[in-house]
Amino acid sequence: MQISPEVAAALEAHRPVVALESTIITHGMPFPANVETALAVEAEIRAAGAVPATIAVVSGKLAVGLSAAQIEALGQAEGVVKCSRRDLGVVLASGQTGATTVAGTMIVAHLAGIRVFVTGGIGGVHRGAAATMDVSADLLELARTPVAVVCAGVKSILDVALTLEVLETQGVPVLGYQTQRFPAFYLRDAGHPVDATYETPAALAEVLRAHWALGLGGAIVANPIPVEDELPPEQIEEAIRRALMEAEAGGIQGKAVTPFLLDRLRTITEGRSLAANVALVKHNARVGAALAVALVS
Ligand code: PSU
Ligand code: MN
Repeated sequence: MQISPEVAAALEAHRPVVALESTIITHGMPFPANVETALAVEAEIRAAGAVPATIAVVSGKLAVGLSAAQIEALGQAEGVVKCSRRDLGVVLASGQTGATTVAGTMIVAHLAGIRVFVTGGIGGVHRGAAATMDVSADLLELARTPVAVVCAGVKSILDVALTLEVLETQGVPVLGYQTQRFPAFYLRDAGHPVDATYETPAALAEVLRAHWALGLGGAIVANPIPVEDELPPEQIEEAIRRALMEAEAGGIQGKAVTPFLLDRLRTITEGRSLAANVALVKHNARVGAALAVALVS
């Protein structure tokens, strides 16, 4: 594992550090919005008094704390492997470069001693999963790895109700930050409650300390998209229906499903989904940094 000097010094001194994933850069957004967003998110985290640590696999090594130049290179690279739990060993041994998903990033963050991780949305249970069994490894990672994931819920390309059922089964607390409702990425309310609501980063930190003192796993901090950035639900639902039909017609399977849907959604909404995505990740960065600060104080 290669930890950047800045991140290593912060961890050593018990200063706040926030992990960031890299699949959102390689498979979640197009260039150059991916690189611009990754750098803007790092700036938000710094402005809030924490150190950002973007995580990836670079030429067969776990990298914690990519440089701006490394983020720019990753954002334009072709054929970067999407690394969830099962891919890490394969990619490390082959010397390839890989982008870590929520699951992959949680594993590496935990190994490095980082407890807070910020992203846009996590993977979940796909619509039609009763037949396809397509359930993201992110949910099982949340069950076992003690890292808090700050996100805006899950995109409704997924089955939100089933995602919440699996999180319950797997013992993952869903903590609402200043909300009583579970958000669905572009929407502030996906029609289901969160487990508990907290108004301050200090209150969230207290729950996480208790959860981790018991040796339990990860947790979700659900932070809804700001009101002014929400998208109209009918518009999004129509775009999702089209994207899902195209995925089925194209026989898209396995780890290709989520990147395919994200890409189609962006095109069908003519970039409106991307603008909302950028806004909510930056918002999550501010909350995640404040949580990381609260956890060290
Ligand atoms: N959802 C998003 N944007 C993303 C992802 C999910 O709105 O970029 C990425 C994350 O890296 C997440 C991964 O961990 O997709 C989930 O992929 P899968 O469904 O194959 O587990
Ligand atoms: Mn899947």
